[in-house]
Amino acid sequence: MTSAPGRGEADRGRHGRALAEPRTLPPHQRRSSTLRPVHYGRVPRIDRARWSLTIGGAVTGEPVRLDWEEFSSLPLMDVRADHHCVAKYSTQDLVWSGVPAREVVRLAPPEPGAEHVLVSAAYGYSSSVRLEDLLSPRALFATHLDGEPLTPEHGWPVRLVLPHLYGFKGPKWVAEVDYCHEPQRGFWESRGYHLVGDVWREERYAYQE
Ligand SMILES: Nc1nc2c(c(=O)[nH]1)N[C@H]1C(S)=C(S)[C@@H](COP(=O)(O)O)O[C@H]1N2
Ligand SMILES: [Mo]
Repeated sequence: MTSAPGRGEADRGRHGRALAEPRTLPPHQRRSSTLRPVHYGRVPRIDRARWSLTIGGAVTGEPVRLDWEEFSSLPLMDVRADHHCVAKYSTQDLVWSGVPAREVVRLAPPEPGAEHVLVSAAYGYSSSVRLEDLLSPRALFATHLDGEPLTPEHGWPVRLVLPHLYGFKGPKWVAEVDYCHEPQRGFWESRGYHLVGDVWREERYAYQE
């Protein structure tokens, strides 16, 4: 994003030049130095030997279920990204590692015309994302944060990370990806939050759709 919305006085040097740090935040976000765990309900206890990721719904062919061994044999990548919660705080410079979301889609592609995805997690949490957002080159199913395995409260064993969308789009303890022809509202989308959730366009609430 080049339009630098939200860049304020604090981000400029005395002569008005933009400083390298701190960097621009999306509109109306404030910095939070640490990533504090935020979620609805309790932290699930997951047995990784029983964990799996299912890709289903409007798939071409059969649904695919990846167990931990199959999932962790997929290609890996690192993404340096900022986290933006819709509750208006951002934490910068996190390094996520895991499987590119595009690899997961490639293993079980959607039917033509299925442009939406419902991503579901333990305990009934879900989020609605567009297929094009899941196909972002920076989207990943993360297993590590800053070089360490995810802690249970940050989503161990696997969470979805979509850096250009608000944090609620990325379920922790992710379990299932379902393609759909029409958008299905997930947990926050059915409680007044935006179907797309682009941080730079400040798509926070459903009434903006
Ligand atoms: N399963 C699940 N995933 C979730 C949530 C949740 O309540 N349950 N909250 C989301 C929200 S609103 C945010 S901002 C991030 C917070 O990530 P963190 O706990 O690692 O800071 O997780 C997202 N993923
Ligand atoms: Mo959030």
